[in-house]
Amino acid sequence: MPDDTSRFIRACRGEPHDTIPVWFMRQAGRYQPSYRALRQRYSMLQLARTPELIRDITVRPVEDLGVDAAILFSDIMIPLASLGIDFDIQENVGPVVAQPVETRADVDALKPFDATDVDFVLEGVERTVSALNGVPLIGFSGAPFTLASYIVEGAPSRTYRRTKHMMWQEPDTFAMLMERLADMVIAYLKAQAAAGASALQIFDSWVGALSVADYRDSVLPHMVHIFSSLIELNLPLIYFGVGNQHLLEAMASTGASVLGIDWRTPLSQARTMLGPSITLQGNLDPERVTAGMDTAEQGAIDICRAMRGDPRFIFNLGHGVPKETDPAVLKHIVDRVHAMGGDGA
Ligand code: 1CP
Repeated sequence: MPDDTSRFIRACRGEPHDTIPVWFMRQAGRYQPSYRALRQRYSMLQLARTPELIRDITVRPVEDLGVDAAILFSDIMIPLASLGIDFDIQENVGPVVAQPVETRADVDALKPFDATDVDFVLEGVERTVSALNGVPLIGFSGAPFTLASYIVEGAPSRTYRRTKHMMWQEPDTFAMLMERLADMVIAYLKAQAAAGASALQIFDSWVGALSVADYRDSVLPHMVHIFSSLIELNLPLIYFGVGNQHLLEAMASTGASVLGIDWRTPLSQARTMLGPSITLQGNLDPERVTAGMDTAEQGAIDICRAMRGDPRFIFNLGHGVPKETDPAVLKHIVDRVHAMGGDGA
């Protein structure tokens, strides 16, 4: 059974805990020799579709680094196959979609999400939870806008041009796509919770590309729908974006219990802006951990000092672990952050 008294869950809820909890986005991945060895034999998608491998990859950073939570090894693209979206994850590129969604007819042709299509993920969650001995498992999904940015563009984009054009010029089509994706996110996250996940994170990595007005008009209603549908699970719900300082107040109004903050926004400023009742997660610049032990440590210390005594703080990077990272630096950061806590400080 997941351990409700873990410091990670307690910090999500703002309950007293012994020291600062820490985990890292992309803590399972290519900076690890063990992951690179598996990738010699299997593609990313083969790994993400095999429950035993999901378990082994997910548990490994908990054992190696001593982090306070595991995050399911998977990808935000995985559940989209159930809608009939054919994609691949290409080395050094990322997700590529065979037939991008362009028209209202394309949206209407999407199949309803069926959780039995992702049995391998749910079995991966079950196997991982039994192997974790009470360390909480974070399940996750992409958010509708970030998912839409891949399936409308067809590949990683820096401008999100097609997605924005659809949002402005075909608002009904865009809203219908967002609705279909929101329904998928809700069902997918509920299934992960039923399989044993202790917390759920929604990655809206690219939403910072939108203006506040566009976010409020075209994204926020779907996020409010998602969070209000998940509240009955009574699990911590984490909402994360990058380059989204201008959206933080709107994102905090969705019903998320934890907000992931990137490295550009000082956590003290986010706290002042958002008030005391939301947990903040972040926000070491990911390039600090590629810059060596001292530079990484100094950044971590500064963050922990700024958040000293705040019961609603979880240490993380501001985005994922870069693949050039030395695992020993991450291990040192975990130990250093744990040593700085005490009395929830
Ligand atoms: O070759 C490989 O092994 C693939 C590299 C890789 C890995 C390790 C990809 C391709 N995805 C993943 C795992 C992954 N993806 C996790 C694992 C759990 C963990 O954090 O340890 C998670 C949570 C994700 C989620 C994900 N995929 C996001 C949201 C988080 C984020 O980084 O912002 C996004 C945007 C993706 C898309 C994606 N998948 C892979 C890549 C390289 C990308 C980004 C491409 C781009 O720049 O748009």
